[in-house]
Order: sequence, then structure tokens, then C-alpha cells
Amino acid sequence: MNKLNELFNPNFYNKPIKIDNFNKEDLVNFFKLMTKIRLIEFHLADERKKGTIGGPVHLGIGQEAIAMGLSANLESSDYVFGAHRSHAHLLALGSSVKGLFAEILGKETGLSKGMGGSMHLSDRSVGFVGSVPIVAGTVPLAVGAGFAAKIAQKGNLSVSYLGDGATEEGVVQESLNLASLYKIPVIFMIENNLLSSHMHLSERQTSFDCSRFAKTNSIPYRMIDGNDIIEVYKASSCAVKNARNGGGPFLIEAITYRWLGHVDWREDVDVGLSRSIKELKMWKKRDPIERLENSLIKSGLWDKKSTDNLIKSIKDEIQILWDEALNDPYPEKSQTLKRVFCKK
Ligand SMILES: Cc1ncc(C[n+]2csc(CCOP(=O)(O)OP(=O)(O)O)c2C)c(N)n1
Repeated sequence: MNKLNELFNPNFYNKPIKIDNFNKEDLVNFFKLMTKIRLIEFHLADERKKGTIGGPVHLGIGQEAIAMGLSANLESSDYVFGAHRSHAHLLALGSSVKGLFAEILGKETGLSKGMGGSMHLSDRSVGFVGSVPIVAGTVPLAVGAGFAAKIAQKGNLSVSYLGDGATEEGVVQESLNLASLYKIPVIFMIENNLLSSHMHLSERQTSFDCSRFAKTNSIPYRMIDGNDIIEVYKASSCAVKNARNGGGPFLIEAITYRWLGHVDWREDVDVGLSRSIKELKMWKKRDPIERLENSLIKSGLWDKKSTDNLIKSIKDEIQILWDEALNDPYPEKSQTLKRVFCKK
């Protein structure tokens, strides 16, 4: 079996990851933040199920290593663009958990002042320009921001997170072409989780490999196991150096799998042709967080008791911030005209 096929096979890449020669303190911090992001998303899943959250939430549980590994290489002066499933993209940059909670609840104290909900997030203080639900809608915006960064010559770059489904939009091909032609410092991070809503990649494309679009546009690329934080970190570091040194765009295709279905708390194992509970269970063995935890424990840097304590303290913090957000006020209705409708 070649590497490409292996990467899509849930039976491979489930062992502890290789952490030798990597900064141990960073690894523990990665583990802590990824665990926090996951618990936050599980909390949101529960609250959505209970009905406390009114709007839809698209959760990326299982994909945490991608945002973590890339964000650890970025500066707050960079321009990061997400999509409809962007809680991790935002949180891995160090954004406010309370701000996210309040936004999802539609509160005045939310990151977008309660006007956006889960799919319209923005926090410029950490470099997160924004996310929108229109699939691939942010890809050309990231290219534009990268172009502006190139002209400004301050060494900044932009990031475009997109899914395998988004690569089916024509605007992605136009964006790749333009980025390559003008050597724009933009990193295209494809989170290839094999699914677009409920449809498997094999029903939508002639190949599993989305990085072929980089090849046809002469863009350097890496195709990696997206559930291995070290692989993501290294590929991202290479892409970031390339962009900051004037090398232009870089595409990373990170193979992963989401544990929950397209939207909200359900697993969607009973819909779609290719997602079964059996397949989901196999992919869970490739859990990016557990694989890192096992490596840390094996190296004597961590132990199970510390994980238990960590989970408890994160859950307590989540509850406090959630309760605070629940008690915050809703924006005045009149604010919609000021904040959503733009009149010149
Ligand atoms: C232009 C557009 N077409 C269709 C949709 C409906 N839609 C929302 S998410 C989604 C699937 C996107 O799949 P992918 O890019 O692989 O990301 P994933 O959801 O797997 O993270 C679709 C088709 C949309 N929001 N925008």
C-alpha cells in the first residue's frame, strides 16, 4: 500500500506519535490546549442538544491537531481565515473562550457582538480575521489579504482553512492560480476529513488527493497525517518560512476525520453512504490528542492523573465562563442596523 492510500486508511497511523527532538514544554502545552478545545466543543454539543444554543454549531472534534500545529507557527499580525467549522481555528490562536460562548449565545459580549453566531467569528487581536458559512467564500479573501501583506512588505502572511468539499468550488482554483502567479504569501490548509456534509469524497471526486490542485498550479505542498501534531507543526513551519521569505503560497493537505456529523451533536452514522459506526470507531483510534498523550506518558513527561486533573480544571473553567455568558445581555435590536447592515 502506498503512503497516499495509507493516509486514508483508519487502520494506520494510530500509534503514539514520535516526539523525540521536540520541545517538551511546547508538547505539553499543545496537549493542554487541544484537550481544552475538545472539551469546549463537547460542551457546545451538549448545550445545542439541550436547546440552550439556538443556532447550528459545526463541530470539529477529532481535527484539533491541525489548528494547533499551524497556529503555533503564526503571529497575531498574520491574517487567518476560517470557514463554517472554525471554533478550533480561533481558539488555537488563543482567542477568548468567553467571547466565543457569548457569540454562540447571541450576546452583546460575543466576539462579533452577538451578531454572527458560531459561523461568523472574528478576533483581530489574535489574527483571526473571520469565518463565514459560504463554503470557499473566505479563500479568495485570504489570497487578497496575503496580497496586501506582500505589498506592505512587513513579513506577514495569510492562512486559508478549507475542507475537501470546498476544493470543489471554482473560486478555489482561481485563488490557487492567482496566489501562484503573484507569489502571494498564503497558506492553504486543507482539512481533508473525507466528507462534505454527508457525502464521501469517493462519491464526489475522482481522487482522494486534493493536493493535486497544488501540483497543477505549481504550488509547493505537503500531504500529511493531520492527526499527528508533530507532522502538522513541521509542515506548517516549512510553509510559514517559505511565505515569510518571499516564496509565495504553500498548500498543506492534512488528512483527518471528524467525530461528529456535519452539524450539531449527532454522529450521522445512519445517513450517507460511507459513514458507519464501525468506521467512526476505527478513526477514533487515530485520535490526535490520545496519541500525543500516550507519547507524553511513554516519555515520562505526563501521567494519567495529570490528565484527570486537567480535565476537571478545564470543565470547571468552561462552566464558569458559560454561566457568565448566559447571564450577559442580548444586544439591542436597533444594533443590527448599525452592525450588520453597512451603509456608506
Ligand atoms: C457555497 C455553498 N455551497 C453549499 C453549502 C452547504 N454546505 C455547508 S458545509 C458543506 C460541506 C463542506 O465540506 P468541507 O469543505 O469538506 O468541510 P467540512 O464540513 O467537512 O469540514 C456544504 C456543502 C454552503 N454553505 N455554501
